[in-house]
Amino acid sequence: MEIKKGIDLNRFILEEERKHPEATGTLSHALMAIENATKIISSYIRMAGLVDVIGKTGRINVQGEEVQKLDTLSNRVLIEHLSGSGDFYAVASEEMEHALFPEEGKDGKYIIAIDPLDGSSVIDANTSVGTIFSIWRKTSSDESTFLQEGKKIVAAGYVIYGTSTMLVYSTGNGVYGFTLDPMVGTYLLSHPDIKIPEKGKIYGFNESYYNKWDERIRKCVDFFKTEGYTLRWAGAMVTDIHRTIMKGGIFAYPLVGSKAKIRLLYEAAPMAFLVKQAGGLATNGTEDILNIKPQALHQRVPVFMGSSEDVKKCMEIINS
Ligand code: AHM
Ligand code: MG
Repeated sequence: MEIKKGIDLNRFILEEERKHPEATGTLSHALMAIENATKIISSYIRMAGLVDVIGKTGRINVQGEEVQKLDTLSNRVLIEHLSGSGDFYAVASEEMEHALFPEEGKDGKYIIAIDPLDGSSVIDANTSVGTIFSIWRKTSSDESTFLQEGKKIVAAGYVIYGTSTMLVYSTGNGVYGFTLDPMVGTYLLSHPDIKIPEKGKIYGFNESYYNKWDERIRKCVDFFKTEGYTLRWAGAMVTDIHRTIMKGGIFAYPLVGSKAKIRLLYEAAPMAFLVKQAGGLATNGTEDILNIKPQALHQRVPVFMGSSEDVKKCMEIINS
C-alpha cells in the first residue's frame, strides 16, 4: 500500500490490520481506545488555565511525587476508554501502585502500560507534555504479566500535547506520526515512516546533576560540548524524545548518585521501542533497554537513547 499523507488514523489502523489476515481486530480496538482518550486529554490540556485542571491534588503517588490534577484526570480518561471492550486484560499505570483488571470475567488478550501524563511537573508552565503507552500480550493472569522485556511490545506510542497534538506510534513496522486537526477532531497522517537522523547536534541531559554523576557521564557530556552540541531539556521525556527523533542527538537520564529516574515499564521500554523502530539506539549503559526484564512494576533504569552515532559515542566514552 502506498502510504498517503493526510489519511486519518482510524483508516490507517484498519488498513494495517488488513495486512494480517489472522488479526482479530482487538489490537485495532485498543489503539482506537487510546486515540479517543488522548483526544479528550488534549482538549482538557488546551483549556488548562481556563478551567480548573491545573494544580496539585494534595496526594503523593506511588513514585513519591505530588499528584497533579491533570495526572489523575488523564489516568481516569485512559482507563475509562480502555475498559469495556474486553480487549484489555490489565492496565498498569505510573499513577497506580498496582495493575488494574478492569474487565473481570472477560479474557482480554492484551495488557497495557501507561504514563498518563508525562512531564506533569511542567504542566503549569504551559510547556509540552505527553502520554506514553505500550501494548503487550497477556502472558499470565496476575500482575506478573507486565514483567516482560521491551522487545515483546506489540505496539507502543506517545502523544505529545505540543504546538500541535501529535500521536506517534509503531506496531514494529516503522514509526508513524499523526497530527490532530483540532477543527475536525481527527488525527491525520503527517509524518509517514519517521527515521531518526544518524547523528545530531543536541544533547538532552539534566546537567544540574553534573556533580552527582559518575565521572564517565561527565566526560560524555564534556565531549558533546567540545563538539559544539547544544543542550535542550524540556523536563518531559515525551518532548525530549520527540525532539531527539525529529532532529537527532541524544537524550539521557543517567544515575544520579545511585538513583535512576525513568521508569522501565511506562517510559523507558516504550520510548526505546520507538527510537529503535526509527533507526536509533537505546541502552541503559550496558545493555539494550528492550532486553531488560523488569523485576517490579515501577522499576527505574538509567537511559541513553537517540541517534545511533551519538549513543555509540557516548557508550564508547562511558565504557572505556
Ligand atoms: P513524570 O512522568 O512524573 O512527569 O516524570 C518523568 C519525567 C520525565 O518525563 C523527564 O524526562 C524527567 O522526569 C524530568 O526530570 P527532571 O525533574 O530531572 O527534569
Ligand atoms: Mg513520565
